[in-house]
Amino acid sequence: MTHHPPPLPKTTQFKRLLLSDQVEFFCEAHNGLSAKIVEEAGFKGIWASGLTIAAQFGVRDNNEASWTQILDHLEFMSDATQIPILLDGDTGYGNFNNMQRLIGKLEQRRIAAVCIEDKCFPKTNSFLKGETQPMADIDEFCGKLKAGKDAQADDDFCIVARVEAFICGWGLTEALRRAEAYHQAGADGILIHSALTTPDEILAFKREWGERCPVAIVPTRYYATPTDVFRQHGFSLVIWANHLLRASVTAMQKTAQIVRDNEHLLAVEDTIAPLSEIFRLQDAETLQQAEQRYLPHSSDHLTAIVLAASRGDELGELTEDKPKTMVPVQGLPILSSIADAYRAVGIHKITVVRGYKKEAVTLPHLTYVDNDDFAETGELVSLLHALQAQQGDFHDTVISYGDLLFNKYIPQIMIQEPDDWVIVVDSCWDRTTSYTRLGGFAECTAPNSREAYNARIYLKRLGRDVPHTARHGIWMGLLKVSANAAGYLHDLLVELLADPANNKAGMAQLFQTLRARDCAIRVLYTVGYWLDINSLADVLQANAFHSTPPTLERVASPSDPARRHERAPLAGQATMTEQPHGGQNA
Ligand code: SPV
Ligand code: MG
Repeated sequence: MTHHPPPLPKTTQFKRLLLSDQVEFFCEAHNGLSAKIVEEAGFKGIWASGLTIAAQFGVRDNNEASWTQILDHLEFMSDATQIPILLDGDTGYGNFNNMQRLIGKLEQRRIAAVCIEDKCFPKTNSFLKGETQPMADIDEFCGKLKAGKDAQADDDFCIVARVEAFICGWGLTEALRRAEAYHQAGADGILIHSALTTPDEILAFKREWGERCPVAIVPTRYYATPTDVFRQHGFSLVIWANHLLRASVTAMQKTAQIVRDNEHLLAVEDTIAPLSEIFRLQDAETLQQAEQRYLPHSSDHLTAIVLAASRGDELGELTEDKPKTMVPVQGLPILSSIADAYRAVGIHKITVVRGYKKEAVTLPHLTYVDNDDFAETGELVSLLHALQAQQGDFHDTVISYGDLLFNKYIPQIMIQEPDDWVIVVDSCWDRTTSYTRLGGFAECTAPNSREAYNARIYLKRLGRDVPHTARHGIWMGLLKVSANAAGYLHDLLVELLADPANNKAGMAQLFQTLRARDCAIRVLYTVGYWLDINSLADVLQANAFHSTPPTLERVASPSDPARRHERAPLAGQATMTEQPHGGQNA
């Protein structure tokens, strides 16, 4: 593992760059994003330009934005980067007193250095009628520099004094006189500015100035000068002062016009940064990792598996071109309602095992796993496919069938129990008229009763051969497996399915095996809140599922199909076709 030493304080980084014996390059940035782009480009420092920060606010470079607004803005730039920021501090936003307060606030925000210019507040940009601009009184400006140096708490914090003599129409003598005074007042460096398109002024200054202290330049106007000239003259800092803002203005103007003219995005999509690049620059990934660490794992650590590989022949032509899970009930495919119930309790990773007419199972935001051998295999093979797709990254998982409708209450009560294995048993099994397919009769350690309210009840056995007197209910077709047990389940299925005789095995066989191995299967009792779809009649009946709240009249009418799995047990409906759920793909 490579070990990165902590970065030097930004002030120290800046001071070293200023004093280094080679020329260093700073690039302008005007917000957190551009600051980060400067850093990623490999620059060792950032020029927080007064012009471009004002421009990105949409105001003039005339101190129209307040100094505290600049400060807040700088905080984003500083937080986004590790390299030092040299603030273009205009004239210091006031007198020596304002300067002192500014230095304190900059240090708090880890700004490495500030440059102040010898003009008057409110200043005007150097390229706007420079020769008409008044300069600051030398002594007043020196007092400001001294006050700033006295205010800094960090010895490495630097103050650069910017000489505007050339800009304001004065000559070399005045420039040198001022630079010397500022140097004597404690400035750590001089920025000599020029509005000429040739470097004559700044080169003349540097020849006379020599090495008295480091000198910075801003070649915005004399941009054609070869950089080697600056190098040979021994400048310390070259500042590319406004180029990212100008580049982005051109790009934004072009893009805005194209989108406006085309009323379409196709012409720009490939010419602009993809969203993924924006997320990368924002470091969205670190937050995602932090969420894993700090957020309650309620939803992220829950998954569901829907076994939906079989056709559902019993629905006849309804399943000619799609499997049962896609048959509409109340206007929605069954699978859609299942997914909604899971999502309602925070389960968003839902894996669906497809088989028959898999191309018809394409609902969005679901993960699909295919059991192409669905005709020759059973539920356990499908389940193993789904578990294998988790690639060892197991979570608490609710497993259910693709033709089973249930209220969100059902997965809710299952996931809140910490047990490794949890099933829901409907204790009112004998009130229903026809089960062509049953989850299986359950014999439990205790029947559903008022006393059972607080008790922990477990499964003793499950299957169609549980004698009538021992039946405490029917298994509804849902199983919750804890993250811990999911790996065990995977291995168990691999073991069971190694025997080809088990190829068509269903969930009932899984429960038998778990019981045989002394796995405790927690039972939660419920009455109703679910419905499985096993016939055309079920489809019709299901259209009343959940629809109307029961009225006295409806509850009193046991023939009402909508009552099929509702809470009040209905008399006289004990005829059952005892077929277990197991042995076929749901
Ligand atoms: C700035 O970038 O704001 C500067 C440099 O001060 S200049 O615009 O050239 O004055
Ligand atoms: Mg400026």
